[in-house]
Amino acid sequence: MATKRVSVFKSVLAADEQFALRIRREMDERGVLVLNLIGSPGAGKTSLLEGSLRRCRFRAAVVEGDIATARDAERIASCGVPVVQINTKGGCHLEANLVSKALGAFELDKIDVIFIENVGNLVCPAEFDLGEDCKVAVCSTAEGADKPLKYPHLFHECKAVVLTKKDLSPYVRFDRELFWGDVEALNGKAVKIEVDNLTGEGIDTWLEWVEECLEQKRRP
Ligand SMILES: Nc1nc2c(ncn2[C@@H]2O[C@H](COP(=O)(O)OP(=O)(O)OP(=O)(O)O)[C@@H](O)[C@H]2O)c(=O)[nH]1
Ligand SMILES: [Mg+2]
Ligand SMILES: [Zn+2]
Repeated sequence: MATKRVSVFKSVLAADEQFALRIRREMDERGVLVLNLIGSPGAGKTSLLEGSLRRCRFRAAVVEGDIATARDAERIASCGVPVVQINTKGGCHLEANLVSKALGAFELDKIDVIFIENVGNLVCPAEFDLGEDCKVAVCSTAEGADKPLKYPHLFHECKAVVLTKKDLSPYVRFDRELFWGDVEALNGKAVKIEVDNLTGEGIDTWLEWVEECLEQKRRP
């Protein structure tokens, strides 16, 4: 009985890996950059996107992942950008089969960058390949500086770490040196960016990094 359960689990994962491979192949052919934003509930993922979409020079689209509601998609739609909301109905992470369906709603010829906002969760979204070019860790000062070492997997996997709520740093006694030191120890290659989503400080630096990734992807 136990053996049977394991084999079913494996086949479901294998099927999802196929979806991820297909997404990656198609987006590579089209030269569309796909970024998978991962962070705790309330870390500031949607706020980061709102600030980015209002300023960016590339053509963007967004896939929103949430357990319930279309609230984040409504926020993104008000920025005038194509958006699809996925409701996982209890699922604590996005999977490639869900993302694949969502991508079908976009006119991909008119898109340069697709942002996927994963379900608010610092743990398992890091385990799942969505066919993205890279994962981005989004953390806020209000969560505390100890998160990289306590939740190391995402920090190992990501290409960039965006620290939000820079403005709150003094009020929550955020230890900046500790945070970035631990990120460096876990992943010396990760790009480190600090933003204040309320004033927009740091958003240009983040957008420059996204543009660099897009250029790199399209370079012959
Ligand atoms: N002070 C301050 N507040 C921020 C900043 N970024 C986001 N917030 C606030 O933090 C709260 C949560 O922000 P969201 O962008 O909805 O967070 P999220 O990561 O998308 O949350 P989920 O989708 O639920 O996982 C909101 O009240 C934002 O206004 C920031 O840089 N500074
Ligand atoms: Mg959100
Ligand atoms: Zn999960």
